Amino acid sequence: MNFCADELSSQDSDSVKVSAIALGSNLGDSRAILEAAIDTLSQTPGILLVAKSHWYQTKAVGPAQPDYLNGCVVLQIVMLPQLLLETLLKIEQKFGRVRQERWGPRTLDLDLLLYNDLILQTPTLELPHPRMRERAFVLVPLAEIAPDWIDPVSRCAIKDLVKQVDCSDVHLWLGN
Ligand code: PH2
Ligand code: MG
Ligand code: MG
Repeated sequence: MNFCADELSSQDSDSVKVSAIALGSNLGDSRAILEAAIDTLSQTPGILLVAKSHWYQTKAVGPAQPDYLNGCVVLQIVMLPQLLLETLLKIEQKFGRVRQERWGPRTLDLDLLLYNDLILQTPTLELPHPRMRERAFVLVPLAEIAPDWIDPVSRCAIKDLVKQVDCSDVHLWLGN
């Protein structure tokens, strides 16, 4: 069924990394787009889907716009972070993402949150995601599937980071 599983199990364990991705959408058929994005991710060679959160309906942070559906996935990957980022950007484009105003509405947003315990700062990629720690719409779904993952910058577990943010605008989506 999933050729990625065989592909990953044949790799030596040092080359297999774990990564957390945040997904969001507030334009179009968000649920269908988000599920299709996860299907595309899990069919990508070098990527194995390990865990998927429920979907959450969240108030938009930033300019006034419709509510988002947000969720997170954990992946096992045999892929360098920069290539994973490019893969995410390609999937965003496949689902009609048009980059307009910063923090504006979008059909699909895929954000690379964590890659093992790597701390990285390049012009195109910062790891962990620099705003992850303050975003309830990221921390609530991430805490559901990776509560004990330690953020290498704050050295706090995700389950503790989520206690430090206001989660009142993040609700389990009833369509789950
Ligand atoms: N993404 C943004 C800006 N604001 N607000 C919510 N609730 N969810 C998001 O995914 C989101 C946002 C920019 O990436
Ligand atoms: Mg984002
Ligand atoms: Mg993004």
